[in-house]
Order: sequence, then structure tokens, then C-alpha cells
Amino acid sequence: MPNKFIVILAAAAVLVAVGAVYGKFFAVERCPPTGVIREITVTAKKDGWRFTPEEIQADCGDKLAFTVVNEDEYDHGIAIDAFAISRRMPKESTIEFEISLTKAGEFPYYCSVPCGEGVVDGVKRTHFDMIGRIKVKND
Ligand SMILES: [Cu+2]
Repeated sequence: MPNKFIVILAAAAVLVAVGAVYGKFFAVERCPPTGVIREITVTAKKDGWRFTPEEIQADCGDKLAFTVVNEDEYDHGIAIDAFAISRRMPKESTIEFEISLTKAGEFPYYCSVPCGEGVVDGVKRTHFDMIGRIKVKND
């Protein structure tokens, strides 16, 4: 029968090891504010079923000040799940919001309002093609 103290020590060591592995491979990297504010304009061009740009790069800790333009005669939406954003974009309107990038990684933004489909330059595009990503690096 092993000493109770040794069993507790072994259990604690396992917990610390699991925590270290989790922190290295799975945990979200958090970071403090950098004080940088990046002005980002995202446009849903008329009958394009595409957000422009489809990639935004920033540093962890930055703030993004979004201006999102809907040029269409029908509604779109923009959702960024990682930062709890979900906004409707009424037809021919511009909306604004800010997010603080408190974590590093790649986070998608996408159209959250079913908006149909069409053919753009001979290629079929749909609501589901309205997707982009925010690449947040932490160095
Ligand atoms: Cu849309």
C-alpha cells in the first residue's frame, strides 16, 4: 500500500502535466491590448456574393474598427462568432462596429442572412461563399 502522500503528489504531477500539454496545444492564446486601432472596410459588392476583402490581418491586442458596406438591394449580415458579433446589414446600408482582438488565431466572418445566389463572371456564387477570415498573430 503506497503512502497516501505519494499518491497525492503523483496525482498533482499528472494534473500539472495535463495542464501544460493543454496550454501548449489547445488553449486560446490571450493577449493584452496594443493600443492599435485598425480601420477595416468590408464591402459586399453589388450582386457579388463575396466579402471584399476576404482576409484581414492584425496583431493580437489590436482593435478593429469595422465599416461594413452592403451595396446590394437586399439584406446581408455579418457574423464573427469568435467575438460575439452578429449584425444585420440592411440593403444599401453601412454599419459600423468594433472588436478587440483578445486572442490569436484564425477567425471566420460570414454572411448571417440567407441572401440567395447568382452567376458572377460565369461562376455560380451563393450566400455560402460570403466568408472571410481574420488572421490574428501573436509574436
Ligand atoms: Cu449575404
